Amino acid sequence: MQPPTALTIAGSDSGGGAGLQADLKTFLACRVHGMSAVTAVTVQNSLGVSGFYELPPNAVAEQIESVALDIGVGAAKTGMLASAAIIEAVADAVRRMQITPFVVDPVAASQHGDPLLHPDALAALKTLVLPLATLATPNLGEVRLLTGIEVRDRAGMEDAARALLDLGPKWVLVKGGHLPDGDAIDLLYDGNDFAELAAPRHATEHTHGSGDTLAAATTAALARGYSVPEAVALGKRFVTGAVRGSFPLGAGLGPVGHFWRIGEWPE
Ligand code: PXL
Repeated sequence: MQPPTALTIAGSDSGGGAGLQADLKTFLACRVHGMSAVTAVTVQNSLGVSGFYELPPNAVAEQIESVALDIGVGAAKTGMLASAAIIEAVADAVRRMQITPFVVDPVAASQHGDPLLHPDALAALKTLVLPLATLATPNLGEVRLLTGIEVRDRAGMEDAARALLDLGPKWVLVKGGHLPDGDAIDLLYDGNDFAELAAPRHATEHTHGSGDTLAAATTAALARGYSVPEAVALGKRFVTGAVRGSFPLGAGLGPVGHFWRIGEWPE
């Protein structure tokens, strides 16, 4: 019996809380076989990102093609794409390999605000990658970068969702977690209906990797054959558990807990 397969096209977080490490841990916890196409290697701990090294764009494309041609990709997601040249290579490979469903998490910065995307790569993200997306999952900072809209409330989230859909993804999930108060509300939009996903806010600063984890769990559910609304609901449920299971690590921001749903070991 072969499990479903999912591919993350993302950067490495040496601290293990975010990036492709968060994605692969999430895929495991969601019982799909995780694969990775590495875009960049960050030098990072709980205090922040001190630098990153990009892979050559063709090395990123070759990883995607290699797994797509042999193993098959049930669903894929993007995380840190770093540069315009890598974005061009990823868009080309995803299109040629006909990878779908394709979740685009338009990562621009770390939780600490350290940049993970060259500013001149934003145009390529908008014009080359977002049009290929089954689902885009921006947070409010990424919404501002992509649309220029400064979201302050629910009405602003709806305006942003409409503007994002114009960039080409079939669905958008605007993540409202960074709004000041109330529940952590995300808005899912397909051009017709808005669906609200709410979870009670959990008071912790240890949320490193939460966005990656939501997108990865959603991707895992898509690989399992769920529809986009079902997959997003399952993804939200997974990340809510992971935020509740987060823990301090190092002297800075700790990660969400990816093993919250996995049993004790040894049993
Ligand atoms: O959480 C966004 C993210 C994605 N990818 C990498 C990261 C981070 C945040 O730090 O380091 C590699």
